Amino acid sequence: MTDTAAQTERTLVLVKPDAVERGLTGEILRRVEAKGYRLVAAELRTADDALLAAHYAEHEGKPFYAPLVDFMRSGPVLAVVAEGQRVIEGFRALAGTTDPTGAAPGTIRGDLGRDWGLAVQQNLVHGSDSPESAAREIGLWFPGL
Ligand code: RTP
Ligand code: MG
Repeated sequence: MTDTAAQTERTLVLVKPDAVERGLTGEILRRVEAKGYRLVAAELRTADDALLAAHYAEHEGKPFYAPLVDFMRSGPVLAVVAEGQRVIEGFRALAGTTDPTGAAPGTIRGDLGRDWGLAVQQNLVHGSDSPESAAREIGLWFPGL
């Protein structure tokens, strides 16, 4: 295996209900593809409690957990698997920091995210945060992949 191949990764991107509702799906995918990442799978679906509980298991017990799950099942999300060199870190850089108000201009959250005055950040996208998270999350959302 070459060094280049060793850094080819897959990540799970979720275009969250706020972004789907606002018609930002195309703009977000455009940014992912323009960066050079390849779309491997995509599905529009409304997540159920079991899927969201598994996806957000690390946050169970935190004050924002219940409202976060309520928000995430409030409408369809576009689940996407993207592939490319260091795509896990790269997509999180494209997304920007969690709070859209502080996210840098040029990022998805910085350019497009709004502060709704809510405890839970409706911040348009999710991206896996490590290779282990990516493998786990892709397995949850795309079990056949
Ligand atoms: P994500 O998992 O969605 O890519 O975002 P992230 O890593 O930047 O943020 P994380 O800490 O994993 O939190 C997951 C999602 O929970 C909501 N959140 N709200 N204090 C709050 O109100 C708060 N903290 C987190 C956001 O939707 C965040 O993306
Ligand atoms: Mg996270």
